[in-house]
Amino acid sequence: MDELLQQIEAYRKEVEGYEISNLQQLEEFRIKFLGSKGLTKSLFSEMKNVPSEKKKEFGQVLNEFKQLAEEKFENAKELTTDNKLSAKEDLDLSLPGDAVQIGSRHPVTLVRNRIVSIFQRLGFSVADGPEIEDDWHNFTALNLPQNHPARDMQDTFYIHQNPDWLLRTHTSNVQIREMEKGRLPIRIICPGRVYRNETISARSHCFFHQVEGLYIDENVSFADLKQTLYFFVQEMFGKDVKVRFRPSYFPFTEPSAEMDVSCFICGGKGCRICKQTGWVEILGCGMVHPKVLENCGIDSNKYTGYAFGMGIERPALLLYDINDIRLFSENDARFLRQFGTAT
Ligand code: 2NL
Repeated sequence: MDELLQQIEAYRKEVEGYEISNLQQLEEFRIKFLGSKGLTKSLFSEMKNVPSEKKKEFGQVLNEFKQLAEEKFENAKELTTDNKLSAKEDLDLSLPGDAVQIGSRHPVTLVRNRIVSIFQRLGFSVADGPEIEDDWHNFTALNLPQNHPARDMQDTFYIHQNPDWLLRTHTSNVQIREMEKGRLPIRIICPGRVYRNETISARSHCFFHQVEGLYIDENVSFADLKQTLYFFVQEMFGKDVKVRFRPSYFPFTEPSAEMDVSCFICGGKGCRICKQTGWVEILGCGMVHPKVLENCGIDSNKYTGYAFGMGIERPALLLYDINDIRLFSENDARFLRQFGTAT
C-alpha cells in the first residue's frame, strides 16, 4: 500500500512537470496518464489488492491524482489549440503564400483620375456634392429657363415625393454650391456621377460620369480658358495633339464653345471614330454667365470666370477600344480585370 502511494506521488510530480507545447505532446500525455491502458486506469485496478481499511484513503489519493491529470490535460488542450502552439511545428515558411486576388481599377476611374490629376497640378482642388439635388442648384441658378428642354421629365429623373428634387444632370450643382459659399477665388474640379433619362443602348446610358471645372477670380479671361484646356489635352493625349474651338451655346456660359481635339485614334487622318473628319469633340466650355455669378452672390463687375465640362465614358470607350457603354456598369469581373491594377 505504501509503495502504491509512493508511486502515485511520483506520478503526481511527473504530471506537474510535464511539458505540453504541441498537439502531439498533448496526445502522448493523454495516452500515458488518462488512456484506457494508461497509468490512472492501472492504478484503479490495484484497488482490489488494497486492504479494505485502506481502500478509502487509497481511493481519495488516487481520485485527487486523476483530477490533477485531467485538469492538466484540459488546460494544455486549450493552450495548444487556442494559441496554436502546434503551429510552430506545422508552419512551413518555405511554402508559397495563399494568393490574394487583388482588384483592378475601373476604366472610368482610370480616365477620371488622369483628368483630375492634370488639373490638380494646375492648382485645382477636387470638390464634391450631392447626387440628389434641388431645382435651384441643378437648373435655376445655372440660368436655365423654366421651359428649357433639359428640365423635361423626358430628360431628367424627378423624385416622385417632391418634384423640387431630382437626380443631378451634371456636376455643375457642386460649382453652384461652392460659389454660394462666397469664398473667392475659386479653382475647382468636380468629378462625379450624373443622370439623364435616356434610352439605354451601346452608346448611351441613363447614368454616366463627368468632370466639370470652374475658375473664378478677378481678370480671368477666355485666353486663360484656352491655354488651360490646351495644356490639359496635351497632357492627356500627347504633345502633338491639335485643338479647335467652335462657337456654341449653353445658358450658363457666354461666350460658349465646344473644343475638339485632333483624333487620338488616327492622328487626324480620318477614321471610323472621327467619322473621317480628323476631329473628336471632347468638351464644352465658356465664360461663366454674369447672371450665374449674380445668382450665387458674386459681383459680376469685379469677378469673371470660366467653366468647362466633359464626359468620361466617351473618351474611356475610345482609349480602351470598348464598343458598348453598358459594359461599364455590368460589373462583369472578366471585363474589369482587363484593365490591370494601375493608378
Ligand atoms: C458639356 C458642357 C459645360 C459648364 C459645363 C458650368 C458650370 C457653372 C457655370 C458655368 Cl457652375 N458653366 N459648366 C460650362 C460649359 C460647358 O459642359 O458638354 N459637358 C459634357
